[in-house]
Amino acid sequence: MASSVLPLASASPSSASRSSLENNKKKLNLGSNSLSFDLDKNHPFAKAKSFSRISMVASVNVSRFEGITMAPPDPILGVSEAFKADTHGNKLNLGVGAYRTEELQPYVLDVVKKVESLMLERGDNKEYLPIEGLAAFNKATAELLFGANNPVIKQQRVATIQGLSGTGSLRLAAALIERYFPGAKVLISSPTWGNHKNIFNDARVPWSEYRYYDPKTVGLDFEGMISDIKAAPEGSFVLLHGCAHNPTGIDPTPEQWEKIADVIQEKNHIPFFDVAYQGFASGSLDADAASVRLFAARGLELLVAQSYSKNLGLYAERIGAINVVCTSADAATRVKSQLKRLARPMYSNPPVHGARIVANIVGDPALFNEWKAEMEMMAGRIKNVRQKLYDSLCVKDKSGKDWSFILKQIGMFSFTGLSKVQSDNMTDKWHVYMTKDGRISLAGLSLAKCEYLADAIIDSFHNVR
Ligand code: PLA
Repeated sequence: MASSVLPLASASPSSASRSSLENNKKKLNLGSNSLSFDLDKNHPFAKAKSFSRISMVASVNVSRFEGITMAPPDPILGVSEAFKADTHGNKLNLGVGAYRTEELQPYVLDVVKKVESLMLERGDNKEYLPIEGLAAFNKATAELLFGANNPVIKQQRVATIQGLSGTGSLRLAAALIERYFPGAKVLISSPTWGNHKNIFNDARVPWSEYRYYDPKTVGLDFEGMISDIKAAPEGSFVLLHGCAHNPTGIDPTPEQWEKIADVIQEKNHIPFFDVAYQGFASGSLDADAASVRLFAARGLELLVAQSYSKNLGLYAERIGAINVVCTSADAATRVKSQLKRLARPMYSNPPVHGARIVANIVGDPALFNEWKAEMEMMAGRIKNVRQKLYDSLCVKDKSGKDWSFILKQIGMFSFTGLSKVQSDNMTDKWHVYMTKDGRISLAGLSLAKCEYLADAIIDSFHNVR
């Protein structure tokens, strides 16, 4: 029976289910044979064709999923799939931000291998973690972010829970906003990491953009940013990239961060940091956390999502955290309890392996130093290819174009300024895989490939309009 497959479309609802059906009717038009979704246009089902209950009953060969249309490939992770399918010898994957060695191979940090063998020797068990994650990890991650002696830590004003890497931590924070700040808007930079919009859409949190990138100067549109943050409704959440802004690679200066904090404070906004690259951008954990610490030092309440995908190369372990800094320890305890309540029905409790890796490395001074050295090495390799790419562009491009913006960008990405058609040319003609916004991941580039990439960029820039 169709009704057993689609309980919402039951022809004769029991009185117990009637009231919830009434509620559902607000969202679903159940009055006819066709079940049409009245969801906002950003919802993935919004583009699904309506489908008939009758035809499902009559024709056994028609899939119940007939109404589900093909989703487009992800603009970032989809690039890796296309790359894999290409057989060309010179192909380069500069799409996803994943660190590669000079030989363009994935890299597992030596310190990670070392700590994993210690963990194996110890025979740690695989029991469930508590909902909030591994206590030693939560302590270590908050201390890495704020500094162990930060008053927010000393006064126990931070609610920290382990998340499913940066993405899962952002998603949990979005769920908290949706539940406890209904209608509050999140301001995101234009442009931003593509998944930010998906995260807030899926959590049903309204968002709008603030100006950030100025294509004319290939730099920060600071005036635009400040005036858009000022113009937003009081009490909005302002999403900021802690360091190494993705995709532009352009960060505010320390003086500009102070001014951003001024407006946020004036407008009673809540800063919400995405810290996906701590230590990976500059090579220093402290330098890359300076923006977050500046806001915390002002006594502001703030949210910070963290990720260990890049700085520890733990991409697939899905290890990160969400931290909520509150004005009192009491508020932090309550916020933490609600974060746990949100996590429990979503994924119950987080995975243990990555949390143990982080906790064991940070908790052991020798291993911690090894990690810092490897992080510096990775950040250094990226800086070297950035320089070599710039040098190659200057030598090869005879047009006089100023490529120095590449050297001003920070982190693993370069925002080349190439348009969509030019980016298509990079892929179709040169087999250089990148996102269509003109972003390239320098972490996927080797010194040996810089000249080839420079040829591809120069051709695409000058010959494709
Ligand atoms: N926040 C920002 C700003 C990011 O760039 C990324 C990853 C994340 C959060 C989430 O990473 P995590 O869930 O693995 O911790 N951005 C990548 C990968 C590197 C991706 O899109 O998922 C990127 O290529 O942009």
